[in-house]
Amino acid sequence: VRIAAAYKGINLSYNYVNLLRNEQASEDYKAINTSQSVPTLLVKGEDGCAMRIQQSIAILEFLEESRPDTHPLLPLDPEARAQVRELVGIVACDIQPVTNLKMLKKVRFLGADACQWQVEWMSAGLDAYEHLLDQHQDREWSVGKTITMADVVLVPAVDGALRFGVDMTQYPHIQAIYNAAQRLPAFQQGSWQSQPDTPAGLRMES
Ligand SMILES: N[C@@H](CCC(=O)N[C@@H](CS)C(=O)NCC(=O)O)C(=O)O
Repeated sequence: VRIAAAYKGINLSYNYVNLLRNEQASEDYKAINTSQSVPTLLVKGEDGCAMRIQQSIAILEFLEESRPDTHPLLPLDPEARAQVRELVGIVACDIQPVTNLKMLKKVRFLGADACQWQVEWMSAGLDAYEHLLDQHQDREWSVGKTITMADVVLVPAVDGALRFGVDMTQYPHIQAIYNAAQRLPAFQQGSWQSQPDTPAGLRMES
């Protein structure tokens, strides 16, 4: 969401929710996000809070549909749009839910090797993504020659994979996209390493 907003030039202001302190499960936060997860987008009207969106892909689509002309994240062609959504689905539906914090806590609770769990599910998703990239013709990013929602969700998924030690050399197409994204301001600004609440030792040097 941060990357998409930066790419589209949308200014967001942030309230931080510390997941390691379980703040997502607090009564206050539950009142604005019934899934007890981040992110939540609050869109303020003139008289305060007008609407709330609590699922990241719904937020991305809202940003896109509210500003379709500024750096569009979905192509116009139906086939290319489907390709973007297919890739987004791999990250948002196949990788993220099984590797998020609450899943990790449960896996640890059950005594399984949490790191191996993460590597296995992240690798399975990235493998599927890489194979689709291999089939897409004439592209520079995940689909076509411009950045789409697929790239926007891919990069944080790779950040997660790197954190858990997934061997990214298995995925040359993904790695090329990831490396190209690192050079762009929207991805730098949206990176977890650039956030004001990133602990000092982990923050990106600017
Ligand atoms: N389907 C939700 C998933 C959100 C989600 O799992 N977010 C993670 C952080 S990336 C979270 O809040 N985890 C808290 C937890 O697992 O307790 C979405 O896409 O917004």
